[in-house]
Amino acid sequence: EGTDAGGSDSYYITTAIDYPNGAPHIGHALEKVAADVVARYHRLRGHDTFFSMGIDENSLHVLRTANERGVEPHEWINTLDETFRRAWKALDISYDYWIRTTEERHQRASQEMFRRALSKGDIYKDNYSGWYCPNCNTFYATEELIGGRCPNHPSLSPEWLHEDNYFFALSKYGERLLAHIEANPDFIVPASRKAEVVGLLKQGLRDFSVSRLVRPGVEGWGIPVPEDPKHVIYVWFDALTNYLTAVGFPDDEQKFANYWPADAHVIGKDITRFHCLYWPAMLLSADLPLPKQIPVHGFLSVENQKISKTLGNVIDPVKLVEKIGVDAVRYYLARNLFFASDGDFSRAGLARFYNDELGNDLGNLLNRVVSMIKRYRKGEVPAPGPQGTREDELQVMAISTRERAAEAIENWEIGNALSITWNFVRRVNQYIEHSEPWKLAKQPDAEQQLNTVLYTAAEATRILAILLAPYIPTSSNRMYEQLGLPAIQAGAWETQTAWGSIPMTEVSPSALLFPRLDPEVTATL
Ligand code: ME8
Repeated sequence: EGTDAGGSDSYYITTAIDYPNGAPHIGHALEKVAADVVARYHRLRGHDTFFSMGIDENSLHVLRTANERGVEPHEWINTLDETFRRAWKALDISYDYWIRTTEERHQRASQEMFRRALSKGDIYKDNYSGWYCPNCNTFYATEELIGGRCPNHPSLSPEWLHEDNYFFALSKYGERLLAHIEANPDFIVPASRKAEVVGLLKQGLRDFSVSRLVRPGVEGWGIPVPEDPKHVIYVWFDALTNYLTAVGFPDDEQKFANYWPADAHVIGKDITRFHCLYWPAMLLSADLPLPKQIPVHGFLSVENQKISKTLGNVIDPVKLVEKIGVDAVRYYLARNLFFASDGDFSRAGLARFYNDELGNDLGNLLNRVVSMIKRYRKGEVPAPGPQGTREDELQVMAISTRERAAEAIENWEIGNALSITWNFVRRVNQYIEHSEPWKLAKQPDAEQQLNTVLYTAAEATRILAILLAPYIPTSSNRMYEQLGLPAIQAGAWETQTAWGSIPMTEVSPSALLFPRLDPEVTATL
């Protein structure tokens, strides 16, 4: 459990900072939802959680797009900054800190990292030449190109560039990195990604260039190299440093001591080289502790096709939220989130999960519970009568569900955590069916038995609201509200998931949680 980093119960989690090249798509949303589920879980555990996200603005690609559009570059990123923040708000992403890499304090943090590496003797000047793809901000060796084109942008021919620039002595750190990965088996998860990184390490590491000459047309973009402003710091060197800036490096020592090292840097599989090799080496060079873990997720496709602007299959998560609701989108992404494999977004899948699981299983459960209490007990949640084996079993399952879901979340098995929890949703529905409260209500001598069934179903539903809060926070609160309880608070996982820990008095039935999707809406997804 990664709770002993920094401050004794602090939990610091980050996502990749996206390139602001347009609105975020559903693949970006997947990563933010994954991190948000885990951040919310830690808040529910009562941990001092700090969740940071932001945008990676110093890339030349951003500048080029602004120029192509004939907009002033800073205006362009300001607009995109709003677009990103609006999107994450729509998805209920509960970040505590938003970083933009054009901010002054981030400039200071990046320059401090550069200076530290310089003073260690880890940065030196040399001649550099290579194929540079401005879209990737990466130099490629000739053998890395595919048919003379960028491996990631097959429509672009990279430029051959020569320059004197600064290099970082990555090769010096190979052995220490390998030793660290071997001594800390959970440093990179899942195991398949760790194996990939170990493979790279065993091939031997090459030093990488950490500056770019300021070329005509790109003046004023990027963070100047300290004492040598003809160069700017390589965008990945600066972008990675965002994880330090967010927790106060280098000025706010107290905040930094509380949250660093990070507990988790959540990233996608295309950027492991930077996070698992470059970043830890930069930290070692700066004499800073390494992050505890780098959980790497797969890629999301749409209807089994790679997400791509040219294919025109980019799904805007904000539009989806407008059509189907934020929790439905969050649920669908989380339910199908397995870090070790790629995922696929399908409209039919979304509609099916919505109707079958959110609507039929969960929405109906809450609705049944509160309306039966309304009908049979005038809305007063009864004290339970004597418990039988059925109730005992349900109570045991509530606890084991909580424990197994927690373990799965902590292992980044988010889809599994949700399906473990869902088994309990189904089980509570079965409990109601087997107990037949509608029959008990007609038997004058079954008063106590009916009280037991109504109470047990309500209590199980209440506990479920907390267990589901990381994924569908709004709906969890609506469940609590209909059960007559105030909003779910930080720490509730610890203090309110024990059976009978919170007294319920009067239910407050209101709208169905997930009313069946209108076929017209389904058709427009
Ligand atoms: O790489 N499915 O930014 P980015 C899942 N600025 N995840 C996806 C995805 C998909 N289809 N497409 C992208 C960058 N991602 C850098 C990061 S961090 C110091 C700098 C993920 O906008 C991708 O794997 O290209 C990455 O984690 C994130 O979105 C941002 O990608």
